[in-house]
Amino acid sequence: MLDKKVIDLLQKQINEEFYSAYLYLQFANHLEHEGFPGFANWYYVQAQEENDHALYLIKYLLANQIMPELATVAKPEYKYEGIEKVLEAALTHEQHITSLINAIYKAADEAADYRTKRYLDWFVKEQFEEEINAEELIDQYNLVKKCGTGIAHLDKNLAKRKHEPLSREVTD
Ligand code: OFO
Repeated sequence: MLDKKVIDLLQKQINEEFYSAYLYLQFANHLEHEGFPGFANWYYVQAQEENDHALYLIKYLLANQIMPELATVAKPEYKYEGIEKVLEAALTHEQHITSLINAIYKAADEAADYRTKRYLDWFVKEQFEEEINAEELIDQYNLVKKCGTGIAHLDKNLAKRKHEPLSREVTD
């Protein structure tokens, strides 16, 4: 049986991941609406990844005989103020999610819940990658923004991103 505090944090994290999907969907909708389909695609794919993360948490709880709780997902209150702000907001959001994953990891450590720690290792690595991706996107944007056709070119490149479903087992 998993530790109660760890279970509660995992339950909350399901909602955080679904909220992340909603937030990225909101970014994507704004970007599509503003005429940047490539940037929008990047965040539509990101939203799908966040749904995968939520499902991965759900499967972990179920594998441990715990009923996942599906709470209301908050409305993302995001006011569009241009691409640059979206990119920065995405990085800030990922840093926030990293802090939540770290908090679950800490709770699992304190409860000597080695199973959950091992399971969470994937999330720790994933958050590292997601922060790097968000930072790199900011760097790329800053590089091209002074050049007239640069943004259009970057938009075209981002349109190539495809969703790769998470095929990992919770016991991996
Ligand atoms: Fe779920 O990784 Fe981003 O937030």
